[in-house]
Amino acid sequence: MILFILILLSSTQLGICVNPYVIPNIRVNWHKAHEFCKYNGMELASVTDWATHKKLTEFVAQELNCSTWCAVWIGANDLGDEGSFTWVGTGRRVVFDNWKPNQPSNSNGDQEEHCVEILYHPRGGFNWQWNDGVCKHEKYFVCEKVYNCEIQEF
Ligand SMILES: [Ca+2]
Repeated sequence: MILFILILLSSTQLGICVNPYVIPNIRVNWHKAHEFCKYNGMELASVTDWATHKKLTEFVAQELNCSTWCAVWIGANDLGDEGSFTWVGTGRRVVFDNWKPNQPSNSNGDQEEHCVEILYHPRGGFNWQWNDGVCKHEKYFVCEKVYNCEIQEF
């Protein structure tokens, strides 16, 4: 326990984010996911480059023990302006992306899609690619601790 606290303190002081991600053990809609992260002092994860994408998806694969199918909400959405995706945690536009072919589609039957998930479904040919999904659908999600990490660098 003492060792754990010492490690936590030293990593805080050095400004290191060894693992900035948390996946709560609940499946909720995108709005609730955003709320949950905020309430706990975090943000729904932003994925702004390939290295971050790789780090995040490796963490998801490990945490959720993904073998056949996994889906997690991340912070990107086009709720404010259809077709223009931004990160809810920073307000910045989505520049780096990893969309599945033919995505974002903004359609799921008669329902619009404005919230971004990362999908792993090898049988369907989806290898951690992005999809815009129906925001009210319930999925696991990734919160990101932003202290000492990305936000402070700006
Ligand atoms: Ca879609």
